[in-house]
Amino acid sequence: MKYKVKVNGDVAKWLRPGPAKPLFDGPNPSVASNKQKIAVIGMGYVGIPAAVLFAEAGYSVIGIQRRSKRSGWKIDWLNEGRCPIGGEEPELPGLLEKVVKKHKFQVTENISVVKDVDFILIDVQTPTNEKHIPRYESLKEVCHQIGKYLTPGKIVIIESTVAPGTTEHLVKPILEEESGLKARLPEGFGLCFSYERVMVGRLIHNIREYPKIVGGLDDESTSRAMELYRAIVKGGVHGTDPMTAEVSKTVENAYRDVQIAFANEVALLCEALGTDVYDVRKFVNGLPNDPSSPGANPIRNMHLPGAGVGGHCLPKDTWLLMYGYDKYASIKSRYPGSVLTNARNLNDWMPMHMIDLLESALKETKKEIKNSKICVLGYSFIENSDDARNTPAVPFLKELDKRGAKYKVHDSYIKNTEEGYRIQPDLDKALKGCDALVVMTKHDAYKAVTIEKLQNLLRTKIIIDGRNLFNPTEVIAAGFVFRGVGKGVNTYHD
Ligand code: SAJ
Repeated sequence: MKYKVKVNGDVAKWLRPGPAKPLFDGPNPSVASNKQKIAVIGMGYVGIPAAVLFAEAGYSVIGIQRRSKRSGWKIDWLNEGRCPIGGEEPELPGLLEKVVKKHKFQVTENISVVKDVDFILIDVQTPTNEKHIPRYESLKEVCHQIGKYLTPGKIVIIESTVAPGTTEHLVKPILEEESGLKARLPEGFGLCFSYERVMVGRLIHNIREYPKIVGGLDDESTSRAMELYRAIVKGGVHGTDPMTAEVSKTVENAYRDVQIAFANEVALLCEALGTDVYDVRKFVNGLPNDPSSPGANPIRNMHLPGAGVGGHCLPKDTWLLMYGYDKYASIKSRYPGSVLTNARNLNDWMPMHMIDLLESALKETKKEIKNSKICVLGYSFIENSDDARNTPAVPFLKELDKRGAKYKVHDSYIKNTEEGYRIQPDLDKALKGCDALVVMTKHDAYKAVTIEKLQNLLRTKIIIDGRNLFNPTEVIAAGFVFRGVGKGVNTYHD
């Protein structure tokens, strides 16, 4: 498949899928004509920053959000210019307020507004179920709804992460059936997959600075969508086909997940061998770049082991990749195993390792998990955020329940949990009278927790460190029983 791409109006060249280079460098607001309108469906961690940046670039942007019990409140907040995303999100609250005041961005639950826009961005959740099968209810529902309003020339862009093959084999048929049009410009509508690369705590930064990959079903869809993103993306915009873009996204996260699993397995080995994974990591990552390519990526970049891997992305993107492979691959490899799914299973297991560390520490004080009172520091899946999607804290707490422990959970950013776990907002009250402190998330606020405070408040001096928050030598010298992911305790006992 080849792409014909216009550069400043002239037909420049034919492009083949594969390593494409940025056709345009740097955002170019001048392409944003005030006439063009954009609808962004799904006011979440992806949809809100994208909508705000396009509004700031001069587009008229309409956000669409279901008035659901869980998220309906965001509609009113956003229309008042208030940011519903908690935690530290540089720039976003200020930019949002500005574009709402300038009437460049508003939010509605009425999806029929898409009939008046040029681009429709789909940013709904695409989770997987307990059998790792994609749950595309929201995606399908939105496609059936917007399909009715599609007219020739409109472009639909899926930004939510989907299994390879989904754009062509699931979304396209629904939109064509509902609209009666073909997914092909100019006579029909355009359809692209262009994945998000956001990360909580740096939503605006990642959209602006990270290269944007656009996979269109036809060349005009690709080039018009690339032109759209040029208005807000500094990191370069690359054109390709939907399958390559879908595989790239899921592989990008599977790569990170495998790196983390590697670090977690090394951590388990270090514990068993009585050494410290962070010293090992320092030496391994300390390998200098090869003098012949000082600028190249570091030869080694061992990731951080920890209490588990959460979030909306890493816990499911490997399964989306494997689902696409199972469903749409025309050939299958004969190799029976999978590094990717083994890595996924190990990362999913780490909260159980935290349970094992807790059990062994309690045993050292002649206690057991049953009827012990545990203080859990951190509920969100990542530090300094209120995002608790697929947090490793949940399987950990479920196991504590199963084993008859009592617990108090503290988190600096979360007041209520969807899973019904109570958050004790007062750290001292959370610590008071507990038999062990378990660190699940490394919020900055916890760096100020002193040994003295723990000695005064904990009933039993036990620390289980899942995020390398404490210095084992110091806490053990202060009489604490200590266990940590990747910390071979033998090294700390004189
Ligand atoms: N984690 C570790 N060790 C590490 C890094 C992370 O245990 O070395 C854990 C974190 O504690 C967290 C989980 O993994 O529980 C995920 O952390 P993350 O830093 O990957 O955060 P996400 O999931 O919000 O962001 C990832 C990013 N993907 C990559 O870096 C390849 C981000 O760029 C993506 O945009 C995002 O997924 C997404 O939306 O797909």
